This record gives sequence, C-alpha cells and structure tokens, in this order.
Amino acid sequence: MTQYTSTVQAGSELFSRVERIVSRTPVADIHTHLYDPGFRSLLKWGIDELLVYHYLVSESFRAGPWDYDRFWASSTSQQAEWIWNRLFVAQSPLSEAARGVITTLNALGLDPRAGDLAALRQWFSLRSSEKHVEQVLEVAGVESICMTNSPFDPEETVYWRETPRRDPRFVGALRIDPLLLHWKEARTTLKEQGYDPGDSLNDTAITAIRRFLEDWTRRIESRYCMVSTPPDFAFPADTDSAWILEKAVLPHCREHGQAFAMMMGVRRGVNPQLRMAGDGVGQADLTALAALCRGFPENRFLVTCLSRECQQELVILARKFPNLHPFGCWWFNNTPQLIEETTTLRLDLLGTSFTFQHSDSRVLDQLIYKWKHSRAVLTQCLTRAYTQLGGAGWVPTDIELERDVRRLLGGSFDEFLLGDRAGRFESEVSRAS
Ligand code: FIX
Ligand code: ZN
Repeated sequence: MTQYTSTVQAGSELFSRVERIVSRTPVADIHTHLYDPGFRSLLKWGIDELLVYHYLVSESFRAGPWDYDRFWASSTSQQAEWIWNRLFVAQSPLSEAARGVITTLNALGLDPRAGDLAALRQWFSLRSSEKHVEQVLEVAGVESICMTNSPFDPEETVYWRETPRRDPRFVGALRIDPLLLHWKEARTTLKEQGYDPGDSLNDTAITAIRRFLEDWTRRIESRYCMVSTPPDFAFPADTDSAWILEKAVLPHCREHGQAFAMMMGVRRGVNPQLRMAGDGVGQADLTALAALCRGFPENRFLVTCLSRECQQELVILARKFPNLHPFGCWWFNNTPQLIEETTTLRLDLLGTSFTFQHSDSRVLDQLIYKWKHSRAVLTQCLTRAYTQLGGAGWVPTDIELERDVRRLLGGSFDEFLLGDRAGRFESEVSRAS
C-alpha cells in the first residue's frame, strides 16, 4: 500500500514537471495553411473564419437537413451563423473541431456561453490584425510557422509579385501538388509564368520544371518542398508523376538542400458537393515510400500519413531509413485518441527522432486550440514513457526533459533538415571522449 501511494505521488510529481515543460516549450509549427500578415487578406482570423473551417462545415451538414447549393450561395457570416446554430446551440460542441472553438475563445478571455454570436463578432471586430497575431502566437506558445506556398495559386502569386515585407516567424514551404498530380494543368501554369516545358515530358520539360522550382524556392525562401498524394500514388511507376519526381523534383531537392515532404493517403473530392470539406482518406501504399528512401539516400523525406492503418508501417520504415522523418498527426488523426496512439507508438519505436505534431491551421486563432489540445496529449504520453523509464532505473532531470520536448516540438525537424548526421556523430564522439 505504501509503495502504491509513493508511486502515485512520484507519478503526479512527474506529470507536473512534464506538463510545465511541455506547456512552456515554444513550438515550431512545421505545416499550416496560414500566411505571413504581409499577405493581408490571405491570413484568416476571427470568429466567422473559425466557424466556417472545413472540418466544421462537414460536421454541420450532418446535424440536420442539408441543401448544399443554399449553403454555398450564402455569405461567410451566414454560413458561420448556420454552423454556430447547428453545432453550438442545438447540441454540445463535443467533436474535436467544435471543442477547439471553445478552447480558443476561452483562451482569448471570451465566454462562449455568455454572449451570442453577435457579441463575439463585436469583440473580434475591434481588434487590429497586428495585435491579434501577437496575442495568438503568445497564447499558443508558437514561435515559428511554416506556410504552404503554392506557385499554382493565382491568389497567392499576386502577393509574391509585390515582394511583400516578410515576418521572419512565417517560413516558406513550396507546395507543388499540381506539378506531380495534374501535369497537364501544371504545364499551362509553367508556360504562363515563362517556363515553357514544351509538349512532351523530355529533357526540355525537365529543364523548365527545374528552373521553375529553383526560382520559386528562392523567391519564397522555402524550407522544404511538399506534396499531398492519393492512396494510389506509386513509385517506381510508368506515370508522369513518378517521372517528374525522379527527374526534376528529387534532383532539385538534393541540389538546393530541400527535404521532400509527402502527406500520403488523401482521397480528394469524395463528396464534391462539400468542396474542401469533401476530401476523404485511403490507405497509402508505403512500398512507394520505401522505394524512394532506398533509391534516393541523398534525399530527405518528411512524411505524414492520413490513414490510421499506415501509422505503424511508417514508423517501421523510419527505423530502416534515417533519411525518413515522420511528422504530425494529420487531419483525421488530429484527435486526442489518435494522437495518443500514434505518439506512443513513435516514442516506443523512434525515441525522439520525429516531429510530434503540426497544426495544419487554416485560421490563425486555431493555433491556440490545436497546440493546447496536442500539448495535453503529449504530456500524457511523455509522463507514461518517463514513468516506464523510471521503472527501469533512469529518472530524467529537468534539463533532459527540456531537451527531449524541444526535439519533439521542432528540434528534431531542424536537425533532420540540416542533415549533417556524419558531422554531428564525429563531434558528439569527440565531445564525449
Ligand atoms: O493537403 C493538405 O495540406 C491538407 O492538410 C489540406 O488539404 C486539408 O484541407 C486540411 O486542411 C487538413 O487539415
Ligand atoms: Zn495541410
């Protein structure tokens, strides 16, 4: 009995230490859809944007009769009101995305129960975007944010042509889905931008694609190059996608020190009527990933998978290939239960050599809830892992805890991008001896 009590006390003391360190360690958010404030209206924030998040759009259609056309014909504020009434008034906001709105409002000092939507709107309308950015980053404990920068998005390229003043906390990441998934459309864009690839996929096309990639990588000061792939993505394969990847994208990444990020297993447009909310999931074929890691040891691959079924295979591949770095609990995995399961699996099999989470925020304020909820799960996972380690006879110091948490919240990612494994090994050995 005495022994049981002391274990529980030791457990709660450990929990408090881990919680304190996890909550105060700043996060590098390695994948979002947020924009540098210099991109003005592209940076979304405020209550209406929170409510029309595509996660909530799909949930709201389940909460009563639906009429897609009427919904899409409505203004953002009408859509927000409709979602508020369905998900927050007519029922309790129990889902992860709905709870997220509540967490966010409370953390900003607002009481979602006290006022109506009009009062919340009034509060946001009195804020300046500059002040709001500062407050949200502070409350969320986020120090840097990777954007998703697409040279194929005309709304975004307008801003790049103006050379916007950059906020160094918002980091570029080059997104190239059309290039790898819809070559015919991508070819038109390349041509319009002055990189004529010609009519067939040959050396001329490769030269044009590489110039396009180089120029955009420089322009946005990209940290990595990224694509999201469908479940049937294959490599090697006799497809435009495999050819462009091998001949243009991977050489570009090697030459310009860019990791290649793959978000695997999204089935786009399962219900097109829901627009962006209509994407689904499928099990990705990770033999393609294994072939890439094996065939291109000089390339570095950052990977997250959308289906739960892929998580173990991804972790095991990462044990086999040091040029593979798993990251985040993406989208439908971003729920407490699945974050806990995935993170425990990764800690058990990879230690701290992965990136615990990315937020995928599309609205600035979401940084608050996504990181608050994820930090709570990380605290539980780490407390359990350190308790087990304590049972084996190793009690971590605060300095060790801080180091490990820093790695999970962005440090491992930085090390992976630097990629100087051999150099580090030698210097670590000489430091130790
Ligand atoms: O491909 C992606 O980057 C996805 O994250 C998005 O397409 C998706 O809409 C999303 O917001 C998921 O969280
Ligand atoms: Zn995303």
